[in-house]
Amino acid sequence: MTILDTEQLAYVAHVRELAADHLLPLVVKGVEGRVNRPLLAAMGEYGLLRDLFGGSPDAPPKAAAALQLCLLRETIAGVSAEAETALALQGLGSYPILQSGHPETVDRWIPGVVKGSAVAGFALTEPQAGSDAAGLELRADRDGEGWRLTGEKIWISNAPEADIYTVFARTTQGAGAHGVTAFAVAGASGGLSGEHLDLLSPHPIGRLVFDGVRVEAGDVLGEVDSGFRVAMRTLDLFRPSVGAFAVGMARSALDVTLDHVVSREAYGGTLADQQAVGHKLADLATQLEAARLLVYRAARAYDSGAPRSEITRTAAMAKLFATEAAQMIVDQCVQLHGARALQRGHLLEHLYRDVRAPRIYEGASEVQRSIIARELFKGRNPE
Ligand code: COS
Repeated sequence: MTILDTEQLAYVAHVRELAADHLLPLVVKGVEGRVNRPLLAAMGEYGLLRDLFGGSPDAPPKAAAALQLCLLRETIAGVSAEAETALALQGLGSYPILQSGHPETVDRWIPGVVKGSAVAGFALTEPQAGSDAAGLELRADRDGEGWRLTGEKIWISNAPEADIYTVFARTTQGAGAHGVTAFAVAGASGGLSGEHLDLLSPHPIGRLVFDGVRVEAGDVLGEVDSGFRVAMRTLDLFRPSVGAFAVGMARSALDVTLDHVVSREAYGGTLADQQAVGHKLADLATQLEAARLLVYRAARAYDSGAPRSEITRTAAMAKLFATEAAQMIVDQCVQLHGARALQRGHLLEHLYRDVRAPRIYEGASEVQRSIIARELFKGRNPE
C-alpha cells in the first residue's frame, strides 16, 4: 500500500518538475531575506498559489485542503526551501482573509494573492507576546466606525514589504484571548512602517510599527473580539504543513546522504559497508517515514472535518514530531558527510540553517506539547 494514491503521486511529480524547472532559477536570482516577487508571480502563473486553497482550478478559491497544502510544501521543500517558504508565507498571511473576511475584502485581496501580485503577511507575534499569543498588546482604539492600530509586531512574514497583512490587535483590554480582533491591513496604510530582520536562514521576515493606522469596519476578519479563534484556526491548518516542510527538507538531506555513503570510500570499502552507517540511516529513514505519516494523518483529519480537538491535537503532534525529527536527521546527515557539509553553499549547510526555525515558529515545540497535553487531560476528572 502506498501512502498516496495515483492522482496524488502524479500531482507530486508535476509540482516537483515545476519547482525544479521554473522556481529554482528564480530563487537563485533573488536577493536573500527579501520578498522575491518574480518567484511569487511564477508560482501564480503555474497555479501553485491557487493550489494553496484547494478546490477546482476554475472556481474561486474558498477553502483550504490540508493534504494538498502538505504535498505542495513537502515537494517544493525538496527542491528549494526558499521557494517553499515564499509559498507558505503567502498562504499563512492570506488564509484568515479567505476564511473570515467580508466578501469585498476577499475580492479585494485574494485574486492578487493567487496571482502572486499581492504579497501577504501574518502578524500575530509581538516583542512581549510570542508563545503566549493571547498576551498581545497592539491596540485597536475605536475611531468612528473604524479603529486605529497602535503598537508593534515582530518576526512577521514578508514584512515590511507585504501588500496585505492579517493583523491581530487588542480590542478589549484585560480580556486575554477573548479581546483580540483580526484585521486586514494594507501594507501601504498611512502610519505603518517597518524593517527587515536578518535571520539564520535567509527568509523575508521583519518588524512592523503601527502609528495610529486606520482600519475600517469592513477590514475586520470574523467577529470583533473573536480574532484569537481566527489565528488558531489558521494555525490548525498550517501546523501540519510546517511538518511537511520539515519532511521535505529531511528527505533531501537523506537522499544526498544515501548517495554519499554508497560512493565515499573509506577503510577499503564504501561508507555504506559500515554497519554503524547502515543502522544510522535505517533509523533516520524510519523517523522520516513516521513524520510523514503523522503529517498526512493530521492533514486528513482537517480535510475530513474531524472534531476540533482531533484537528488541533493531530496538527500539534505532526508539527512537533516532524520538525524535531527533521532537525535530528539533517544534523546526522551532516555528521555522515563530515566537513564538506559545513562548507558554505553545500545543500546540507543550507538545510542545517533552514531546519532550525520551524521548531520555533507557528508555535514552538513546547507550545505543541502543551496543546497535546491539554487535549490528553480533557474530560478526565480526579478519582
Ligand atoms: N480553533 C478554534 N478556536 C480555538 C482554538 C482552535 N484551534 N484554540 C483555541 N481556540 C479558542 C478557545 O476555544 C478559546 O475560546 P473559548 O474560551 O470561547 O472556548 C480561545 O480560543 C482561547 O483559547 P485558549 O484558552 O486555548 O488560549 P490560550 O491562551 O491558553 O492559548 C496556546 C494557548 C498555546 C494554544 C496559544 O497561545 C498558541 O497557540 N500560542 C502559540 C502562538 C503561535 O503559534 N505563534 C506563532 C505565530 S505564527 S509565526
